[in-house]
Amino acid sequence: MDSDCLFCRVVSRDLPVDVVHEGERVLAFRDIDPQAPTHLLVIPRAHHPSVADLAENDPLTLAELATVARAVARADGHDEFRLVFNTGARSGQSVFHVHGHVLAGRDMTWPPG
Ligand code: DGP
Repeated sequence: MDSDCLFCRVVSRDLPVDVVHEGERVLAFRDIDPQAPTHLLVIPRAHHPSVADLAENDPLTLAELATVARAVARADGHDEFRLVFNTGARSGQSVFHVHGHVLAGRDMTWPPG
């Protein structure tokens, strides 16, 4: 737990969010600024800055994030989705507690902007 971290505050329920999945290790909630009809964030409860840090320190929880990503997309009615881990400020990461963006419900373009 890092008291300066926005998503640690989500985990501790200090910051209210619209939770769609709550597990022992993983939480999912709706993004405050949705970029698609479905835009969810999946996070570990424990603080890891990036997806690579999570992979290195707790690969089972990273696997669970991917499983939860599919489950919450399906719960919103989508079998197809994009799962994005922005890593580093230059890639668009603004919250340094790893989170997967689950985007679904519209056609996606490639390359991303
Ligand atoms: P990123 O830029 O990849 O670090 O994504 C951070 C996401 O977090 C961004 O899409 C907006 C979302 N976000 C930021 N603050 C809040 C908040 O207070 N509540 C919720 N639900 N989402 C937030």
